[in-house]
Amino acid sequence: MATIYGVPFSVHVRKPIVTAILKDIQYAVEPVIPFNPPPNWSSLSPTGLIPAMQDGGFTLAESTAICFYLERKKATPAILPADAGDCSRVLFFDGYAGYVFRSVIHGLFFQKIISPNILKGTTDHSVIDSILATTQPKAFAFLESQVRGAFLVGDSLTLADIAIVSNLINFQYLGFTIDKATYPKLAAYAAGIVALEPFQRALADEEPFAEQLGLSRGFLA
Ligand SMILES: N[C@@H](CCC(=O)N[C@@H](CS)C(=O)NCC(=O)O)C(=O)O
Repeated sequence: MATIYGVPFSVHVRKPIVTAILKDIQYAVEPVIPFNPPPNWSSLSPTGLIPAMQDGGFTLAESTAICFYLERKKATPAILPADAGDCSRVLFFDGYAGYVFRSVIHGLFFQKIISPNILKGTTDHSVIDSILATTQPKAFAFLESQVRGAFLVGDSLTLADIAIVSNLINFQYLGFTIDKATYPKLAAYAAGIVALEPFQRALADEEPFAEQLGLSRGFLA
């Protein structure tokens, strides 16, 4: 059984969780809050970030590396296509998801949830307003231009969808909506991915954490 360390509502922890569910790989989540980690944390996660994973005597950090490990552990259903172009596009979107996290989701989540609820600090509304006026529309407009159907690459769920939609879930957890008038394809695509069983199961397991933090789950209805 693989142990995934981190909180399941994290954009990056959700990636290996959804991958494990998709592939029917047994896993357990060991909650780790990066701001208050256990004593051995740096040996599991050299950056201090979540997620990390342990499988038998093997340990690994970085969400993409962990998803790749799970892919090699159980090949089907594949989250990385065999075709060179498709596989490269999936890795591109996984990288772009990192950009969306750093430039949009991290700041919003920190200001609305982490600072007031976990660090007992304040919310800087000017940071939120700036993100919503600049980087968020830029990133969402790009994603809108990339959506061609149910999946970003090919005709089945890949790491591209898992990584991008994990960001879009946390955007909506914060009470924001993917505006259907401005981003009609992205809104429909995200709703379609969230409705898939691996996401539904992962999100059901997140419910106690989401409730505790006062996250908005209305978009799941
Ligand atoms: N490149 C890393 C990014 C991981 C990451 O940024 N995790 C966030 C949570 S989603 C974190 O640990 N944040 C705590 C911090 O910024 O100190 C990965 O893909 O695993």
